[in-house]
Amino acid sequence: MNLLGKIIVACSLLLTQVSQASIIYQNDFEASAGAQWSTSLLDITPVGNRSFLGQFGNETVSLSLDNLEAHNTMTISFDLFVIQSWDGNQVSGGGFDVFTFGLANGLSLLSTTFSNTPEFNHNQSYSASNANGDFVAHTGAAEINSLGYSFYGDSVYNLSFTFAHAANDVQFNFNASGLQSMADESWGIDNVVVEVSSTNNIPEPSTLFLFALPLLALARKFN
Ligand SMILES: [Ca+2]
Ligand SMILES: [Ca+2]
Repeated sequence: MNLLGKIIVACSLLLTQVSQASIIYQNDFEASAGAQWSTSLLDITPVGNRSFLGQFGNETVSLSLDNLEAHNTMTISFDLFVIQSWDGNQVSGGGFDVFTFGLANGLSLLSTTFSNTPEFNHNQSYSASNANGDFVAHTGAAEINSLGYSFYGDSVYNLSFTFAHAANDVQFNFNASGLQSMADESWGIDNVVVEVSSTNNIPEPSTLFLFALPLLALARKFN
């Protein structure tokens, strides 16, 4: 291999020094919630018999994990069940129906509204991650009216968030506010997966270019 070839191999190695992600927690709630959760409340969907964490109203539910392996990046994925007659942005028709998700350390990952009432033209903020969106009901939903709830139905959102995180513990807060009574509007969580990874310092493309340029010039000289 000539010098140029060695340089190309060295550069590609620099670009691929990324370690694999490892799953540190997962729960489909088919058995139990577990001590990591602030609640043990489980329910089963009327259609499909899916066991999930819920149902909840205007309250906060927390997931706490500790003794984490070394990492600098974290990803959490979960399914949000939006159950019955959520009104999204429709203040005069029973909203704002807000769902927020984030870390107890203050990192906000989602603060938006959801609507299951398109028949009233009640729009929702999601798929915006903040409450400023204005989209038709069910925008971004993975499933619509699949869980079997009769009062204005239900929707399921597959949510996933990746963020910088290095502490050896973490607390996630799931919260809803503005909802009418539990008989009208509620929510649940299913299929939670938390992954961590350690990403080595990858040179910025511009840095790599500056590094490679004189070496390429050198290679030409010796070829
Ligand atoms: Ca489940
Ligand atoms: Ca409402």
